[in-house]
Amino acid sequence: MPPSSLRVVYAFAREMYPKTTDVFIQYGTAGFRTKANLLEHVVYRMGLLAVIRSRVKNGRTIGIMITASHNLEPDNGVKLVDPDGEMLDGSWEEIATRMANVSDTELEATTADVIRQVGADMALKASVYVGMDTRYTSPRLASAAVHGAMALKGTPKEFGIVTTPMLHFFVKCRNDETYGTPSEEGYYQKIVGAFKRLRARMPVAGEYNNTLYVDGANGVGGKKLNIIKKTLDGELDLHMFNTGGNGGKLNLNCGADHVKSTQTAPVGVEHVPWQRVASLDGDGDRIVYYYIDDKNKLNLLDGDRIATLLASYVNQLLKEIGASDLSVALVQTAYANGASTKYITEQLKMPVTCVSTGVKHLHHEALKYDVGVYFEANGHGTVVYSGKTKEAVRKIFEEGDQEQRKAASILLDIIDMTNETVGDALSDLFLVETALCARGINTKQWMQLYDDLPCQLMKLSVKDRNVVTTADADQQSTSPEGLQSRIDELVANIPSGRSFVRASGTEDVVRVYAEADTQENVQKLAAQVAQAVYDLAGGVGTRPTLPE
Ligand code: 16G
Ligand code: MG
Repeated sequence: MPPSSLRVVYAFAREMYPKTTDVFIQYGTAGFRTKANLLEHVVYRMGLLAVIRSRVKNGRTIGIMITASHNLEPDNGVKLVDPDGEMLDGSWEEIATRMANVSDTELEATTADVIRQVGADMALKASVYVGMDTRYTSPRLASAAVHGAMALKGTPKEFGIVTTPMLHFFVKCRNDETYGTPSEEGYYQKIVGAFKRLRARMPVAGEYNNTLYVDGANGVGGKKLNIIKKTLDGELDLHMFNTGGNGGKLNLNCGADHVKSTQTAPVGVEHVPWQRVASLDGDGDRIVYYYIDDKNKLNLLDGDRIATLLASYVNQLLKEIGASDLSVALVQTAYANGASTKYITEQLKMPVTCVSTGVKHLHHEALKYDVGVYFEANGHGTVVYSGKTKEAVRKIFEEGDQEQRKAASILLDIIDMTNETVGDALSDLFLVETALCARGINTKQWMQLYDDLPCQLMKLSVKDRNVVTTADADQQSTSPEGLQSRIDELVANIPSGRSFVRASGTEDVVRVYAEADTQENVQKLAAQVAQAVYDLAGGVGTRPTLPE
């Protein structure tokens, strides 16, 4: 493409998406996220970048998702999806940040420069898939993405309101037709179809019952589950709450993030003691379970619990098919409760690794194994199966003895039910329901598999959060000087103590995590570590105080 045709890049910017703010914006772990009214020019520019990326990838499809996940309604965001349905390659985050922050008059030259830098052949075709969540600001932003794609002569395709994991799925299917059909219908056919097939031959047994309450966070996940509910035929008795009607506000006092971080029940759900509830986040890529017991206490089954349940079930099936050379590994972050890690190593006897926070780190690590189960404690995660594993299971399904074939057919449906591209609340929900049903256990029995250590998360403001750096998957502080040795001293005084500190990638704060043998000790440890951060990293506002 001759440079003159980049004129239109500037024309669109000036006429429709002028940059009206000088606030610097950075592509973080979840893309760009801020107040929706500051985003139009950013999303337009991501449309440009998606076309460049598609051409660098030989015309394979790139995704753009408009969402701010679990943030409240006034926020919005944008992230790019790579051809295999994965998060945008880390090395492009800097390019995205550069494109987003240059002035309108520099945009044409910067675009040309980026095209040169990445070696994009602008004569190639380019394909961009665009999806959005339910926010009222999303349609305008989706249009900005489409115009960005058109400005560089790419071919955009809009999917309207879809969950984030659906868009990842569509992108993957478009680039690899063996994975499925790139449409909402194709998604339901593959994922829900596998669940229904499996349920038809798996009797509801033991303590498991098929009634499930769902908190939809008033977002897109609940809406889509309502569509799915209509096609279920008694396989699962879904009771939907917070699906966006009745004036319920997106993510406001409801949804997976609310339940996980406040450990309190969402508004809008009619609770029945012991009833299993699944809580989704605003864009449908996170899920946690919980129940309220007869003492009105909320019992949380978070990402760690989901990971251990799924890993042990898949491992059991691999044993049943006799694939002893295939193994299941778990991937966690430092936020995983220490009790879950201990349960995985000592009881399940499975390998477990710890990686830095952020989905892309977990995903890439999980891909190294025959079966990789990754989850963040906050409920984002999935299972990935290697090509070798899929082939082996298929072969046993065709050639094994009767028992082996039976287990292999279950495993094939489980693989189909999994959205392997990214954590997916809907796919995870069906996987959890399958594992619980197969085991014949209720939520209380699931909870009894191990006891969580008391833990606490705190956040505090410092002058510049970038002075806090970490190594070893967030577990060691490398700066400010003296912080790690102070944490070591504090932890040594507390039984089962563990604590680490990291700068948030999504908020201007430093996060402190602590766990210990008792509630009292964990509060003390978290406050002491927070004080150390305040003193050594330039705390702002009041110094954290120790509990009475
Ligand atoms: C983002 C990440 C999530 C991580 C969270 C941590 C993706 C898609 N999302 O939401 O995995 O848990 O950031 O937030 O990577 P923090 O940096 O503010 O603690
Ligand atoms: Mg989300």
